[in-house]
Amino acid sequence: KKINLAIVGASGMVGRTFLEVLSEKELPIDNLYLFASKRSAGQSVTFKDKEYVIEELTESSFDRNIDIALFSAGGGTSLKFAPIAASKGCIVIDNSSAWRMDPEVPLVVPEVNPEDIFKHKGIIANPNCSTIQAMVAIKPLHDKYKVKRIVYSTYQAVSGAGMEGWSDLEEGIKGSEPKKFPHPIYNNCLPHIDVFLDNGYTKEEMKMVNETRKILHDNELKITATAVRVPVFNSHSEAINLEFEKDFELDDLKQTLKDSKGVVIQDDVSKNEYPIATKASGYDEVFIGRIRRDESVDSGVNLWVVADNIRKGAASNTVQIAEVIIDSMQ
Ligand code: A2P
Ligand code: 11C
Repeated sequence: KKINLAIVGASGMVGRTFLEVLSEKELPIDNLYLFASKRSAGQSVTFKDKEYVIEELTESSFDRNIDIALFSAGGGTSLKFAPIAASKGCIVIDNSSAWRMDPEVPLVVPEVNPEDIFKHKGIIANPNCSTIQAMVAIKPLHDKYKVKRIVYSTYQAVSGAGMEGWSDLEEGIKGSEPKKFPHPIYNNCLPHIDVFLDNGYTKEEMKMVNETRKILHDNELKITATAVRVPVFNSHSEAINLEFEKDFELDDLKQTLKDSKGVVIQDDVSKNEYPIATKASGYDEVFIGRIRRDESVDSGVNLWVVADNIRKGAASNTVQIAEVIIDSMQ
């Protein structure tokens, strides 16, 4: 079956990457519809040697037998338009945070919980970028050794804050004042991603806590997070500390990660080999290194986990979910 596919937020950082990721694949797409706000309506975009014109997203945009829509146009747009699309029979895969914690909406990383995809009622949510890469690393270890506590410390690239975040670093290097971030991101690490909540954590930190629990189906899991914006253009890095219920042999743990889907191990410190952001950018795999026992607890490990936050953390993960659905339609 050939499908009609829509992209909502086609002019944005993630929207453009949807097109890039789709162009690398051979999916049975019949019609492709591109939507954004009025600001970008009329712009033309080339996809696989064909020209497409971006249309303004309206309430009637989905009156055209659209099978699947990939949304990345912010939470407000998803809150309003995802239910409209779903009511017309379109399956929405939403990259915003709007629907992630809704109990009716599956939150999916295809390497981790693909079985949740088919529980959808019209909307499927794509997790936050920093959660996705952590899940790909943690799930195989959780299956084998049962995680009991996670400490996340993130080093997140400016591309996670969209075009404006990117431009704050680019222009900041030339001396301009920041527009997106509250302080210059050039030459600083800002322990502040998204808004502060009443408990003193940022929303980004609590997304990591809550989304991890939902994806692993364990609401009791002990998790804490510190999320930091760093002057890196693309790809998020994370130090992840895990404490397990069961004991492990370090070689077995490394082998388990090596055998896991979507993971590449880069861990040879004798050659200064470990994952770095510039080498992860452009790929869909999650790169893991610095794998070492946490000697302060009975059974624990430290990992350094790097992935392209715009590809695996957003566009590619969404497209992978779409691929599973398209396969099931054939
Ligand atoms: P536009 O370019 O027309 O503003 P990013 O986070 O990279 O800046 O991208 C945000 C994306 O979401 C853009 O494609 C933007 O379109 C789109 N967008 C923002 N607000 C709306 C809206 N109200 N309706 C449709 N698309 C929107
Ligand atoms: C960042 N993680 O790096 C954020 C961006 O919930 O989809 C993604 C926000 C989200 O700034």
